[in-house]
Amino acid sequence: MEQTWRWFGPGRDPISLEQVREAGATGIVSALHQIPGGTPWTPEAVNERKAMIEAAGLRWSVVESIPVTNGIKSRSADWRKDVEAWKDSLRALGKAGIRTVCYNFMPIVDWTRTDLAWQMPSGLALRFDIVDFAAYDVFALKRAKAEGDYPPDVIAAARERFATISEARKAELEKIILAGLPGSDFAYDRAKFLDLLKQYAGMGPEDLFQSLTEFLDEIVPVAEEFDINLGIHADDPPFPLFGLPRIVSTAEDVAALLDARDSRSNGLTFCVGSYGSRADNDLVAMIRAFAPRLHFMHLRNVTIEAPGIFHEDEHLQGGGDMVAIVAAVMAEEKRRAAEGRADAQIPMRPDHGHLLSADPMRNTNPGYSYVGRLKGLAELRGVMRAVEALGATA
Ligand code: DNO
Repeated sequence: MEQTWRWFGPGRDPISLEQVREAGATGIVSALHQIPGGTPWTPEAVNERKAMIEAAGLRWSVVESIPVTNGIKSRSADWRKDVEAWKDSLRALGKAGIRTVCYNFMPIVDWTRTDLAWQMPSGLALRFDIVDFAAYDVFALKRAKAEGDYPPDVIAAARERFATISEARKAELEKIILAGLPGSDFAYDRAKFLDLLKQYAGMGPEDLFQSLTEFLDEIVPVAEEFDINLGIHADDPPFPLFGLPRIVSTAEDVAALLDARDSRSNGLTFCVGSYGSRADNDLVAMIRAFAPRLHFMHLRNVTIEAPGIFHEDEHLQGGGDMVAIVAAVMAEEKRRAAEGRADAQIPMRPDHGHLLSADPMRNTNPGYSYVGRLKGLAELRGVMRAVEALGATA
């Protein structure tokens, strides 16, 4: 696997490209986060970022992500304009020689957590707790009919939680959930969020899937023209939030979306941590089943504490068998190499990392520490070397 590192760009990332190089990554995962969704990326802006990365001796390997607007997902009046902008951005990337593009199709919110500094022996971790989330949704946001979206025991626990937490914690929860985590293309206040919810009123999973297939009809031909591998990111967490459908959560979901447009370009960003946040996802089996469409790997591990409650663990700890996962991806690389394919090497990044007390950079984006990710990358690199040396790519 090609060892890459997510870099949010100048002014948005306290970690320098030199430090990324020193961590041992050779590829960069980046996006033009300064350009809002629905606005095309110009070739000039793309080439400027590319030159910046190459000047540091690195390669812009993956774009994560071109934002998919709510207008596209909910098929609002902006659909055509936003889709054309997305395709223009893709063309600009294709012309610049970038061959892997990640995106997601989660309505309104992107990846979501309820704790950003959960103390573990190995440092501060990110965590998601459905009880905290329901407490916010039902009792703070007071979303209409929200109670019906949770099991009764979660509602009971959430009521109790909401009655006991401080006002400061309530405000913090709102900020963590609605203001967006790094890489998300949004920062909502309550009014804006409730307004957006109306845009999705009545939309179920079938409707969102229909939106996705219509979107794929538009973007896959452009990706094919430029030999770009598209990788849809898993839902994180992989279950509905705010009563909104999520359709990239399970092996069945993935099979359906890959079948919907049978093209190598219609592929996956396989986020081990996201799929691993559901106990019913067999990660190694999924990797083997979808191998030809794996275009980008997010390697991180989670420990499920209870259904709907998980924390991000160390890269080689947690519920996912990371050695078996790495070996399965490397087996696919070997298969592609034997076919002489140009995309035989699959990019991976150490996804997230704990914030260690020894990290001199305390102001990094949540989940995107320097030392924690460097440690994850080093551990994963060790696994890759060992798998290779032992010929264990089975
Ligand atoms: C979180 C990331 C996500 C991801 C998007 C992809 O750390 O994995 O923000 O970039 O969901 O579009």
